[in-house]
Amino acid sequence: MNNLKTLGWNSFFENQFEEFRNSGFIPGRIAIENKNNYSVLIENGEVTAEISGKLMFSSESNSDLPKTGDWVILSVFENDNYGIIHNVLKRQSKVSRKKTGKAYDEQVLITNVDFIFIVQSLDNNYNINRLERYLTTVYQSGATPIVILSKADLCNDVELKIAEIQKSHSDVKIIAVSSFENIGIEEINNNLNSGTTYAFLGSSGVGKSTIINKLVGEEIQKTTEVRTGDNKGKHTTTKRELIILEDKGILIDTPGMRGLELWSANEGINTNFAEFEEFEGNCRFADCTHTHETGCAVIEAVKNNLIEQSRYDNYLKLRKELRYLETRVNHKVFLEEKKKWKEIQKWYRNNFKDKKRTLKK
Ligand SMILES: Nc1nc2c(ncn2[C@@H]2O[C@H](COP(=O)(O)OP(=O)(O)OP(=O)(O)O)[C@@H](O)[C@H]2O)c(=O)[nH]1
Ligand SMILES: [Mg+2]
Ligand SMILES: [Zn+2]
Repeated sequence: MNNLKTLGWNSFFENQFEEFRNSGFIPGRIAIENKNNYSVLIENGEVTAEISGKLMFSSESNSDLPKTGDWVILSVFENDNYGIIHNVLKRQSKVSRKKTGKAYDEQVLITNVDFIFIVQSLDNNYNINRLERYLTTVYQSGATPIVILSKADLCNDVELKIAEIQKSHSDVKIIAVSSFENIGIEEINNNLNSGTTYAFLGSSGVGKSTIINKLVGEEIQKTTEVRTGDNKGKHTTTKRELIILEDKGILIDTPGMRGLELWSANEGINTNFAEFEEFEGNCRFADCTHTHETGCAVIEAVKNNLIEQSRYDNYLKLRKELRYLETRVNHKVFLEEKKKWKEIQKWYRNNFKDKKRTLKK
């Protein structure tokens, strides 16, 4: 049975819970975000819960509402397996992305994750640029990335790929895995610790759920073969879901993403291009963007082959994407501002009209 520690509870959450203690509230962790409610793990059990009206109305945006991985404050009706969520505790980390479609809101995917396994399969999913994007997102989240190159049985130059990643990310752990041939599973296992949260991210069909089944030792997650022809996955996993292993921590399986777009990844960009750091300080302008400025030490370093051209090109690409995103967000803020002003003007007009009427009388 779950105790709070095996669910990931620690002093960071304990401290926040102090003010709710002795009021009949208990903590719980969101295991699944269902369509109309949440599956919440509590000490020695699980309840279905809904959010309170107050939490709903006091939330300024969707990202304030509970997400898979969140610790929440609940009141639970005894013998009823049913609860009300009153609060979401501050997050230790969060993985977010830009919402797809026309809204440029932040979409929080999972929270309170310690390690993220970024999975790329060695059939034809492996792509260093995509990996860079995932790394940026993971650094931004506050979690630590570990790269898994899956389906190693389908590839003859695994070492080459590991070397390619290691060249610019010497500090990131990379594990070659074949679930079919039982390669690398033990190494993943050795990295797992009780009470620690691990999420699996990566395209559909790369074998995330298959690895989880291997780690659990049971076929608990559904898996489906990829499409023949282009090896694209079929989006088998549809929910982000917590899987509790008493002695090996908490695993989060996620659906393959259709394209991980960046959300305000400024911080992430800096960590991702760590080798720029030693040059950045020498740029003439403190706010140098390393794109066109005279006296830019980064551009100079690229010219002198001290920074690889391809890394620099990747930096420019990420920056451009980020800039684009920022202008869209600004535009949205602008539209909201405009709407607010319209309402104020309307209110003013109405009030003014009323005043005129009273004056005439
Ligand atoms: N050759 C090979 N195939 C594998 C391996 N691991 C998984 N597969 C196959 O890849 C296919 C997709 O695996 P899943 O585990 O469903 O992939 P997923 O990443 O969970 O996909 P989504 O849930 O759609 O995001 C299945 O047919 C697996 O049998 C492996 O190590 N080697
Ligand atoms: Mg899956
Ligand atoms: Zn510069």
